[in-house]
Amino acid sequence: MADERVKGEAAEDGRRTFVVVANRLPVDEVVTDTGKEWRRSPGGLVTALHPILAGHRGIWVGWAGAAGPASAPFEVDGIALHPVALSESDIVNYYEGQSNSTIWPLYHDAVETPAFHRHWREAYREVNRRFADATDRVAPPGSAVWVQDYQLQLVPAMLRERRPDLRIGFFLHIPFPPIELFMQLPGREEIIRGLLGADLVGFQTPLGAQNFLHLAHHLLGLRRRGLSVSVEGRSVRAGSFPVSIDVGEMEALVDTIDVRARADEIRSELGRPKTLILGVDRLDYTKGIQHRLNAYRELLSEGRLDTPETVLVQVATPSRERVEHYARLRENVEREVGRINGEFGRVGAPAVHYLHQSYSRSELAALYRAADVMAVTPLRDGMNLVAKEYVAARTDLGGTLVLSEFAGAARELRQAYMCNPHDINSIKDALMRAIEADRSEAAKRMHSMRRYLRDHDGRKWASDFLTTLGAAA
Ligand code: ADQ
Repeated sequence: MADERVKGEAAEDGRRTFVVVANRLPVDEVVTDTGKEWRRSPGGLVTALHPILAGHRGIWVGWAGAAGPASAPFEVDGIALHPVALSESDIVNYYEGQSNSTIWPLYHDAVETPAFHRHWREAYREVNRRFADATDRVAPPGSAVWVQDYQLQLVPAMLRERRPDLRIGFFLHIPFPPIELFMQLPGREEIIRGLLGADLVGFQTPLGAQNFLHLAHHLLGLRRRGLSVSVEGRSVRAGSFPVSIDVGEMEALVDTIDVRARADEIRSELGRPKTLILGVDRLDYTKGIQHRLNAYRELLSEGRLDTPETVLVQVATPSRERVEHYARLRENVEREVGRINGEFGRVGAPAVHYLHQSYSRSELAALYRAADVMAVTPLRDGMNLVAKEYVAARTDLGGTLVLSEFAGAARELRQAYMCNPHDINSIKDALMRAIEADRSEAAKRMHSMRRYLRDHDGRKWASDFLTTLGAAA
Protein backbone atom coordinates (compact mmCIF):
# COMPACT_ATOMS: atom_id res chain seq x y z
CA MET A 1 0.00 0.00 0.00
CA ALA A 2 2.61 2.47 1.15
CA ASP A 3 4.72 1.72 -1.92
CA GLU A 4 1.84 2.27 -4.33
CA ARG A 5 1.12 5.63 -2.73
CA VAL A 6 4.75 6.66 -2.99
CA LYS A 7 5.11 5.59 -6.60
CA GLY A 8 2.16 7.77 -7.43
CA GLU A 9 3.54 10.67 -5.44
CA ALA A 10 6.98 10.44 -7.00
CA ALA A 11 5.57 10.27 -10.50
CA GLU A 12 3.35 13.27 -9.87
CA ASP A 13 6.13 15.27 -8.26
CA GLY A 14 8.09 16.16 -11.36
CA ARG A 15 10.58 18.19 -9.36
CA ARG A 16 12.10 15.09 -7.84
CA THR A 17 14.54 14.14 -10.58
CA PHE A 18 17.51 12.66 -8.78
CA VAL A 19 17.75 9.40 -6.88
CA VAL A 20 20.62 8.10 -4.73
CA VAL A 21 20.74 4.39 -3.92
CA ALA A 22 23.11 3.35 -1.13
CA ASN A 23 23.31 0.55 1.40
CA ARG A 24 22.52 2.99 4.22
CA LEU A 25 20.08 5.85 4.38
CA PRO A 26 21.86 9.14 5.22
CA VAL A 27 20.14 9.44 8.62
CA ASP A 28 20.53 8.10 12.14
CA GLU A 29 17.74 7.57 14.62
CA VAL A 30 18.42 9.59 17.75
CA VAL A 31 16.59 9.56 21.06
CA THR A 32 15.48 13.01 22.22
CA ASP A 33 13.46 14.32 25.20
CA THR A 34 10.30 14.04 23.15
CA GLY A 35 10.98 10.57 21.70
CA LYS A 36 12.91 9.26 18.73
CA GLU A 37 13.70 11.27 15.64
CA TRP A 38 15.77 10.98 12.46
CA ARG A 39 18.74 13.27 11.95
CA ARG A 40 20.99 13.66 8.94
CA SER A 41 24.12 11.59 9.60
CA PRO A 42 27.47 13.36 9.48
CA GLY A 43 29.07 11.11 6.80
CA GLY A 44 31.04 12.45 3.84
CA LEU A 45 28.76 11.00 1.20
CA VAL A 46 25.75 12.74 2.69
CA THR A 47 27.57 16.05 2.90
CA ALA A 48 28.82 15.86 -0.69
CA LEU A 49 25.42 14.93 -2.08
CA HIS A 50 23.20 16.99 0.16
CA PRO A 51 23.27 20.27 -1.84
CA ILE A 52 22.36 18.43 -5.04
CA LEU A 53 19.71 16.32 -3.37
CA ALA A 54 18.18 19.30 -1.60
CA GLY A 55 18.32 21.39 -4.82
CA HIS A 56 16.46 18.70 -6.77
CA ARG A 57 14.25 17.65 -3.87
CA GLY A 58 15.98 14.31 -4.27
CA ILE A 59 15.13 10.77 -3.27
CA TRP A 60 17.38 8.39 -1.31
CA VAL A 61 16.81 4.63 -1.26
CA GLY A 62 18.65 2.69 1.48
CA TRP A 63 18.57 0.58 4.61
CA ALA A 64 17.70 2.36 7.86
CA GLY A 65 20.25 0.38 9.91
CA ALA A 66 18.14 -2.02 11.98
CA ALA A 67 16.92 -5.54 11.19
CA GLY A 68 13.23 -5.96 10.42
CA PRO A 69 10.54 -4.58 8.16
CA ALA A 70 11.04 -1.22 6.48
CA SER A 71 9.22 1.78 7.86
CA ALA A 72 7.11 3.96 5.59
CA PRO A 73 8.93 6.60 3.50
CA PHE A 74 9.68 9.86 5.31
CA GLU A 75 11.41 13.16 4.65
CA VAL A 76 14.43 14.76 6.34
CA ASP A 77 15.84 18.14 5.27
CA GLY A 78 13.86 18.10 2.03
CA ILE A 79 15.12 14.67 0.93
CA ALA A 80 12.57 11.86 0.47
CA LEU A 81 13.88 8.74 2.19
CA HIS A 82 12.71 5.30 1.12
CA PRO A 83 13.79 2.54 3.51
CA VAL A 84 14.64 -0.95 2.20
CA ALA A 85 14.15 -3.82 4.67
CA LEU A 86 16.97 -6.15 5.72
CA SER A 87 16.27 -9.17 7.89
CA GLU A 88 18.76 -10.49 10.45
CA SER A 89 19.72 -13.21 7.95
CA ASP A 90 20.24 -10.60 5.18
CA ILE A 91 22.57 -8.73 7.52
CA VAL A 92 24.57 -11.90 8.21
CA ASN A 93 24.74 -13.13 4.61
CA TYR A 94 24.52 -10.08 2.34
CA TYR A 95 26.16 -7.43 4.55
CA GLU A 96 28.59 -9.15 6.92
CA GLY A 97 29.12 -12.08 4.54
CA GLN A 98 29.31 -11.31 0.82
CA SER A 99 29.89 -7.54 1.19
CA ASN A 100 32.31 -7.45 4.11
CA SER A 101 33.94 -10.88 4.21
CA THR A 102 34.18 -11.58 0.46
CA ILE A 103 34.19 -8.39 -1.60
CA TRP A 104 35.77 -5.99 0.94
CA PRO A 105 38.94 -8.05 1.57
CA LEU A 106 39.26 -9.14 -2.07
CA TYR A 107 39.03 -5.58 -3.38
CA HIS A 108 41.61 -4.47 -0.79
CA ASP A 109 44.41 -6.61 -2.22
CA ALA A 110 43.24 -9.61 -0.13
CA VAL A 111 45.17 -8.25 2.88
CA GLU A 112 42.87 -10.61 4.79
CA THR A 113 41.78 -13.82 3.10
CA PRO A 114 38.35 -13.44 1.48
CA ALA A 115 35.79 -16.16 2.25
CA PHE A 116 33.55 -17.50 -0.51
CA HIS A 117 30.12 -18.97 0.21
CA ARG A 118 27.36 -19.67 -2.28
CA HIS A 119 24.57 -18.76 0.16
CA TRP A 120 26.20 -15.34 0.75
CA ARG A 121 26.22 -14.72 -3.00
CA GLU A 122 22.59 -15.72 -3.24
CA ALA A 123 21.67 -13.30 -0.42
CA TYR A 124 23.69 -10.53 -2.12
CA ARG A 125 21.79 -11.09 -5.37
CA GLU A 126 18.45 -11.16 -3.55
CA VAL A 127 19.12 -7.96 -1.59
CA ASN A 128 20.43 -6.20 -4.72
CA ARG A 129 17.16 -7.19 -6.42
CA ARG A 130 15.23 -5.67 -3.54
CA PHE A 131 17.11 -2.37 -3.90
CA ALA A 132 16.50 -2.40 -7.67
CA ASP A 133 12.77 -3.03 -7.12
CA ALA A 134 12.54 -0.25 -4.53
CA THR A 135 14.31 2.16 -6.89
CA ASP A 136 12.09 1.15 -9.78
CA ARG A 137 9.04 2.05 -7.69
CA VAL A 138 10.18 5.54 -6.76
CA ALA A 139 12.37 6.85 -9.63
CA PRO A 140 10.43 9.38 -11.72
CA PRO A 141 10.45 8.76 -15.49
CA GLY A 142 13.72 9.79 -17.13
CA SER A 143 15.43 10.63 -13.85
CA ALA A 144 19.10 10.15 -12.94
CA VAL A 145 19.90 7.40 -10.45
CA TRP A 146 23.26 7.25 -8.67
CA VAL A 147 24.05 3.84 -7.13
CA GLN A 148 26.77 3.79 -4.46
CA ASP A 149 29.42 1.27 -3.60
CA TYR A 150 30.42 -2.37 -3.37
CA GLN A 151 27.32 -3.65 -1.61
CA LEU A 152 25.15 -2.84 -4.66
CA GLN A 153 27.19 -3.79 -7.73
CA LEU A 154 24.35 -5.79 -9.32
CA VAL A 155 21.81 -2.99 -9.01
CA PRO A 156 22.74 -1.06 -12.21
CA ALA A 157 21.95 -4.02 -14.53
CA MET A 158 18.86 -5.06 -12.55
CA LEU A 159 17.56 -1.51 -12.69
CA ARG A 160 18.27 -1.08 -16.40
CA GLU A 161 16.28 -4.22 -17.14
CA ARG A 162 13.31 -2.75 -15.27
CA ARG A 163 13.78 0.88 -16.30
CA PRO A 164 15.57 1.60 -19.58
CA ASP A 165 14.38 5.22 -19.33
CA LEU A 166 16.78 6.07 -16.46
CA ARG A 167 20.29 7.56 -16.57
CA ILE A 168 22.22 5.26 -14.25
CA GLY A 169 25.53 6.07 -12.57
CA PHE A 170 27.55 3.87 -10.23
CA PHE A 171 30.40 4.91 -7.95
CA LEU A 172 32.76 2.52 -6.16
CA HIS A 173 34.20 4.01 -2.96
CA ILE A 174 36.78 1.26 -2.46
CA PRO A 175 39.59 0.15 -4.79
CA PHE A 176 38.76 -1.94 -7.84
CA PRO A 177 41.28 -4.78 -7.90
CA PRO A 178 43.62 -5.90 -10.66
CA ILE A 179 42.55 -8.75 -12.89
CA GLU A 180 44.59 -11.47 -11.09
CA LEU A 181 42.71 -10.82 -7.86
CA PHE A 182 39.28 -10.17 -9.30
CA MET A 183 39.41 -13.47 -11.19
CA GLN A 184 39.27 -15.33 -7.84
CA LEU A 185 35.74 -14.09 -7.24
CA PRO A 186 33.00 -16.69 -7.76
CA GLY A 187 30.31 -14.93 -9.78
CA ARG A 188 32.87 -12.53 -11.25
CA GLU A 189 31.05 -12.16 -14.59
CA GLU A 190 27.80 -11.36 -12.85
CA ILE A 191 29.49 -8.45 -11.07
CA ILE A 192 30.97 -7.02 -14.28
CA ARG A 193 27.61 -7.39 -16.03
CA GLY A 194 25.94 -5.75 -13.03
CA LEU A 195 28.20 -2.70 -13.25
CA LEU A 196 27.82 -2.52 -17.03
CA GLY A 197 24.13 -1.78 -16.49
CA ALA A 198 25.23 1.78 -15.66
CA ASP A 199 25.90 4.55 -18.20
CA LEU A 200 28.85 5.73 -16.12
CA VAL A 201 30.95 3.68 -13.69
CA GLY A 202 33.12 5.86 -11.44
CA PHE A 203 36.21 4.90 -9.46
CA GLN A 204 38.47 6.70 -7.00
CA THR A 205 41.53 6.42 -9.26
CA PRO A 206 42.31 5.98 -12.97
CA LEU A 207 43.78 2.55 -12.14
CA GLY A 208 40.38 1.37 -10.86
CA ALA A 209 38.77 2.43 -14.15
CA GLN A 210 41.51 0.70 -16.14
CA ASN A 211 41.12 -2.52 -14.16
CA PHE A 212 37.38 -2.49 -14.81
CA LEU A 213 37.73 -1.90 -18.57
CA HIS A 214 40.39 -4.55 -18.75
CA LEU A 215 38.07 -7.07 -17.05
CA ALA A 216 35.12 -6.19 -19.28
CA HIS A 217 37.34 -7.15 -22.20
CA HIS A 218 38.91 -10.18 -20.58
CA LEU A 219 35.71 -11.73 -19.21
CA LEU A 220 33.10 -10.61 -21.73
CA GLY A 221 35.19 -9.85 -24.81
CA LEU A 222 33.94 -6.24 -24.94
CA ARG A 223 36.00 -3.93 -27.12
CA ARG A 224 36.95 -0.67 -25.50
CA ARG A 225 37.23 2.68 -27.17
CA GLY A 226 39.11 5.08 -24.94
CA LEU A 227 37.36 4.97 -21.58
CA SER A 228 34.15 3.41 -22.95
CA VAL A 229 32.93 -0.02 -23.91
CA SER A 230 29.96 -0.82 -26.05
CA VAL A 231 27.37 -3.20 -24.55
CA GLU A 232 24.33 -4.28 -26.52
CA GLY A 233 24.38 -1.06 -28.53
CA ARG A 234 24.86 1.15 -25.46
CA SER A 235 28.03 2.94 -24.51
CA VAL A 236 29.24 2.51 -20.93
CA ARG A 237 31.85 4.93 -19.73
CA ALA A 238 34.35 4.40 -16.92
CA GLY A 239 36.22 7.21 -15.18
CA SER A 240 38.11 8.42 -12.17
CA PHE A 241 36.31 10.75 -9.73
CA PRO A 242 38.32 11.11 -6.52
CA VAL A 243 35.91 11.65 -3.65
CA SER A 244 36.45 14.58 -1.32
CA ILE A 245 35.13 16.38 1.73
CA ASP A 246 33.32 19.58 2.67
CA VAL A 247 36.46 21.69 3.07
CA GLY A 248 34.59 24.84 4.04
CA GLU A 249 32.73 23.06 6.83
CA MET A 250 35.97 21.74 8.37
CA GLU A 251 37.65 25.16 8.07
CA ALA A 252 34.73 26.85 9.77
CA LEU A 253 34.73 24.24 12.53
CA VAL A 254 38.43 24.51 13.39
CA ASP A 255 38.24 28.25 13.50
CA THR A 256 35.61 28.30 16.24
CA ILE A 257 36.79 29.37 19.68
CA ASP A 258 35.53 26.11 21.20
CA VAL A 259 37.54 23.88 18.89
CA ARG A 260 40.69 25.94 19.31
CA ALA A 261 40.33 25.87 23.07
CA ARG A 262 39.69 22.14 22.99
CA ALA A 263 42.82 21.56 20.84
CA ASP A 264 44.89 23.36 23.44
CA GLU A 265 43.21 21.46 26.25
CA ILE A 266 44.00 18.13 24.54
CA ARG A 267 47.71 19.01 24.42
CA SER A 268 47.60 20.03 28.02
CA GLU A 269 45.79 16.83 29.08
CA LEU A 270 48.51 14.86 27.30
CA GLY A 271 51.20 16.62 29.32
CA ARG A 272 52.20 19.09 26.58
CA PRO A 273 54.30 16.64 24.57
CA LYS A 274 56.87 17.91 22.09
CA THR A 275 55.39 15.65 19.41
CA LEU A 276 51.81 14.45 19.22
CA ILE A 277 51.28 11.75 16.59
CA LEU A 278 47.65 11.07 15.70
CA GLY A 279 45.90 8.13 14.02
CA VAL A 280 42.14 8.21 13.27
CA ASP A 281 40.67 5.18 11.56
CA ARG A 282 37.74 2.84 11.52
CA LEU A 283 39.10 -0.23 13.26
CA ASP A 284 39.68 -2.06 9.98
CA TYR A 285 42.53 -4.35 8.91
CA THR A 286 42.98 -2.33 5.71
CA LYS A 287 43.97 0.76 7.69
CA GLY A 288 47.41 -0.54 8.73
CA ILE A 289 46.99 0.27 12.43
CA GLN A 290 49.15 -2.66 13.53
CA HIS A 291 51.94 -1.72 11.13
CA ARG A 292 51.84 1.85 12.46
CA LEU A 293 52.04 0.64 16.06
CA ASN A 294 54.96 -1.64 15.20
CA ALA A 295 56.83 1.24 13.59
CA TYR A 296 56.20 3.45 16.63
CA ARG A 297 57.36 0.72 19.06
CA GLU A 298 60.59 0.22 17.10
CA LEU A 299 61.29 3.96 17.05
CA LEU A 300 60.87 4.04 20.84
CA SER A 301 62.98 0.98 21.45
CA GLU A 302 65.76 2.28 19.20
CA GLY A 303 65.69 5.58 21.08
CA ARG A 304 64.90 7.55 17.92
CA LEU A 305 61.80 8.71 19.80
CA ASP A 306 61.34 9.12 23.53
CA THR A 307 58.41 9.24 25.90
CA PRO A 308 56.87 11.28 27.41
CA GLU A 309 58.01 13.95 24.96
CA THR A 310 56.36 11.91 22.17
CA VAL A 311 52.80 10.62 22.44
CA LEU A 312 50.68 8.62 20.00
CA VAL A 313 46.91 9.07 20.13
CA GLN A 314 45.15 6.33 18.19
CA VAL A 315 41.41 6.73 17.68
CA ALA A 316 39.91 3.50 16.35
CA THR A 317 36.21 3.74 15.61
CA PRO A 318 34.30 0.53 16.38
CA SER A 319 33.42 -1.19 13.11
CA ARG A 320 31.80 -4.42 11.85
CA GLU A 321 32.33 -6.01 15.23
CA ARG A 322 30.46 -9.23 14.46
CA VAL A 323 32.78 -10.08 11.56
CA GLU A 324 35.54 -12.44 12.67
CA HIS A 325 38.47 -10.60 11.02
CA TYR A 326 37.48 -7.47 12.91
CA ALA A 327 37.17 -9.13 16.29
CA ARG A 328 40.66 -10.62 15.82
CA LEU A 329 42.08 -7.30 14.68
CA ARG A 330 40.75 -5.60 17.80
CA GLU A 331 42.44 -8.17 20.03
CA ASN A 332 45.75 -7.79 18.19
CA VAL A 333 45.70 -4.00 18.25
CA GLU A 334 44.81 -3.89 21.93
CA ARG A 335 47.54 -6.41 22.77
CA GLU A 336 50.11 -4.31 20.91
CA VAL A 337 48.96 -1.10 22.62
CA GLY A 338 49.31 -2.88 25.99
CA ARG A 339 52.78 -4.07 25.06
CA ILE A 340 53.98 -0.59 24.05
CA ASN A 341 52.52 1.01 27.17
CA GLY A 342 53.99 -1.76 29.33
CA GLU A 343 57.45 -1.12 27.94
CA PHE A 344 57.52 2.63 27.39
CA GLY A 345 54.71 4.19 29.42
CA ARG A 346 54.93 5.75 32.85
CA VAL A 347 52.33 6.25 35.56
CA GLY A 348 49.96 8.90 34.21
CA ALA A 349 51.89 9.08 30.91
CA PRO A 350 51.10 6.21 28.53
CA ALA A 351 53.05 6.09 25.26
CA VAL A 352 49.85 5.30 23.32
CA HIS A 353 46.42 6.68 24.10
CA TYR A 354 44.05 4.21 22.48
CA LEU A 355 40.43 5.29 22.08
CA HIS A 356 37.96 2.73 20.76
CA GLN A 357 35.15 5.26 20.41
CA SER A 358 33.22 7.41 18.01
CA TYR A 359 33.67 11.18 18.26
CA SER A 360 31.77 14.28 17.29
CA ARG A 361 33.01 16.31 14.32
CA SER A 362 34.23 19.05 16.65
CA GLU A 363 36.26 16.68 18.85
CA LEU A 364 37.86 15.21 15.71
CA ALA A 365 38.59 18.71 14.44
CA ALA A 366 40.26 19.58 17.76
CA LEU A 367 42.39 16.43 17.58
CA TYR A 368 43.44 17.29 14.02
CA ARG A 369 44.36 20.76 15.14
CA ALA A 370 46.29 19.49 18.17
CA ALA A 371 48.39 16.93 16.26
CA ASP A 372 51.93 17.54 15.02
CA VAL A 373 51.92 14.47 12.81
CA MET A 374 48.88 12.80 11.29
CA ALA A 375 49.70 9.17 10.47
CA VAL A 376 47.52 7.72 7.71
CA THR A 377 49.07 4.38 6.77
CA PRO A 378 46.47 2.09 5.16
CA LEU A 379 47.66 -1.06 3.39
CA ARG A 380 45.04 -0.23 0.78
CA ASP A 381 42.34 2.44 0.79
CA GLY A 382 39.96 3.70 -1.89
CA MET A 383 40.62 7.31 -0.92
CA ASN A 384 40.93 8.02 2.87
CA LEU A 385 38.98 11.05 3.95
CA VAL A 386 40.84 11.40 7.26
CA ALA A 387 43.94 12.59 5.34
CA LYS A 388 41.84 15.22 3.56
CA GLU A 389 40.07 16.28 6.76
CA TYR A 390 43.44 16.81 8.46
CA VAL A 391 44.71 19.01 5.63
CA ALA A 392 41.44 20.98 5.64
CA ALA A 393 41.74 21.45 9.41
CA ARG A 394 45.23 22.96 9.22
CA THR A 395 44.24 26.52 8.32
CA ASP A 396 47.26 27.47 10.48
CA LEU A 397 49.57 25.58 8.03
CA GLY A 398 50.85 23.64 11.06
CA GLY A 399 51.28 19.88 11.29
CA THR A 400 52.57 17.27 8.88
CA LEU A 401 50.88 14.38 7.10
CA VAL A 402 52.39 10.91 6.79
CA LEU A 403 50.50 9.13 4.02
CA SER A 404 50.51 5.63 2.59
CA GLU A 405 51.25 5.30 -1.12
CA PHE A 406 48.39 2.77 -1.15
CA ALA A 407 45.65 5.29 -0.28
CA GLY A 408 43.79 6.88 -3.19
CA ALA A 409 44.54 10.23 -1.51
CA ALA A 410 48.27 9.79 -2.27
CA ARG A 411 47.59 10.66 -5.93
CA GLU A 412 46.33 14.05 -4.84
CA LEU A 413 48.09 15.01 -1.59
CA ARG A 414 51.49 14.67 -3.15
CA GLN A 415 53.33 16.86 -0.66
CA ALA A 416 52.64 14.46 2.19
CA TYR A 417 55.48 12.40 3.71
CA MET A 418 54.87 9.19 1.77
CA CYS A 419 55.48 5.67 3.00
CA ASN A 420 55.05 2.07 1.93
CA PRO A 421 53.04 0.70 4.89
CA HIS A 422 54.08 -2.88 4.11
CA ASP A 423 57.65 -1.86 4.93
CA ILE A 424 58.06 -0.98 8.62
CA ASN A 425 61.32 0.87 7.88
CA SER A 426 59.52 3.03 5.37
CA ILE A 427 56.84 4.00 7.95
CA LYS A 428 59.56 4.75 10.50
CA ASP A 429 61.48 6.94 8.06
CA ALA A 430 58.39 8.85 6.99
CA LEU A 431 57.41 9.44 10.63
CA MET A 432 60.90 10.73 11.44
CA ARG A 433 61.00 12.97 8.38
CA ALA A 434 57.63 14.41 9.36
CA ILE A 435 58.65 14.87 13.01
CA GLU A 436 61.98 16.49 12.19
CA ALA A 437 60.67 18.58 9.28
CA ASP A 438 61.76 22.17 9.12
CA ARG A 439 58.75 24.37 10.08
CA SER A 440 58.76 26.50 6.96
CA GLU A 441 59.23 23.50 4.67
CA ALA A 442 56.30 21.74 6.39
CA ALA A 443 54.14 24.85 6.08
CA LYS A 444 54.91 25.07 2.36
CA ARG A 445 53.84 21.48 1.88
CA MET A 446 50.65 22.04 3.85
CA HIS A 447 49.89 25.19 1.89
CA SER A 448 50.10 23.46 -1.46
CA MET A 449 47.98 20.49 -0.30
CA ARG A 450 45.39 22.91 1.04
CA ARG A 451 45.29 24.84 -2.21
CA TYR A 452 44.67 21.62 -4.11
CA LEU A 453 41.97 20.49 -1.70
CA ARG A 454 40.06 23.75 -1.80
CA ASP A 455 39.77 23.35 -5.59
CA HIS A 456 38.73 19.71 -5.25
CA ASP A 457 36.07 19.46 -2.59
CA GLY A 458 33.12 17.09 -2.22
CA ARG A 459 30.77 19.26 -4.23
CA LYS A 460 33.14 19.24 -7.17
CA TRP A 461 33.33 15.45 -6.92
CA ALA A 462 29.55 15.09 -7.10
CA SER A 463 29.10 17.69 -9.80
CA ASP A 464 31.93 16.25 -11.98
CA PHE A 465 30.34 12.81 -11.78
CA LEU A 466 26.82 14.01 -12.49
CA THR A 467 27.91 16.25 -15.35
CA THR A 468 29.74 13.34 -16.98
CA LEU A 469 26.65 11.18 -16.44
CA GLY A 470 24.67 13.78 -18.31
CA ALA A 471 22.52 14.61 -15.31
CA ALA A 472 22.14 18.20 -14.16
CA ALA A 473 24.43 18.89 -11.21
P1 ADQ B 1 36.11 4.48 5.20
O1 ADQ B 1 36.87 3.22 5.01
O2 ADQ B 1 35.11 4.50 6.28
O3 ADQ B 1 35.42 4.94 3.84
P2 ADQ B 1 37.59 7.11 5.41
O4 ADQ B 1 37.66 7.62 4.03
O5 ADQ B 1 38.85 7.31 6.17
O6 ADQ B 1 37.27 5.56 5.50
O7 ADQ B 1 36.42 7.84 6.17
C1 ADQ B 1 36.21 7.67 7.53
C2 ADQ B 1 35.29 8.77 8.03
O8 ADQ B 1 34.90 8.43 9.37
C3 ADQ B 1 35.99 10.12 8.10
O9 ADQ B 1 35.10 11.11 7.69
C4 ADQ B 1 36.33 10.27 9.60
O10 ADQ B 1 36.31 11.60 10.07
C5 ADQ B 1 35.22 9.50 10.24
N1 ADQ B 1 35.71 8.93 11.52
C6 ADQ B 1 36.78 8.13 11.70
N2 ADQ B 1 36.94 7.83 13.00
C7 ADQ B 1 35.95 8.47 13.66
C8 ADQ B 1 35.57 8.56 15.03
N3 ADQ B 1 36.23 7.92 16.02
N4 ADQ B 1 34.50 9.29 15.34
C9 ADQ B 1 33.80 9.91 14.37
N5 ADQ B 1 34.11 9.87 13.07
C10 ADQ B 1 35.17 9.15 12.72
C11 ADQ B 1 35.25 4.38 2.52
C12 ADQ B 1 36.55 3.96 1.82
C13 ADQ B 1 37.51 5.13 1.78
C14 ADQ B 1 36.84 6.34 1.11
C15 ADQ B 1 35.48 6.62 1.71
C16 ADQ B 1 34.71 7.66 0.90
O11 ADQ B 1 37.14 2.85 2.49
O12 ADQ B 1 38.70 4.78 1.08
O13 ADQ B 1 37.66 7.48 1.29
O14 ADQ B 1 34.68 5.44 1.74
O15 ADQ B 1 34.64 7.31 -0.43
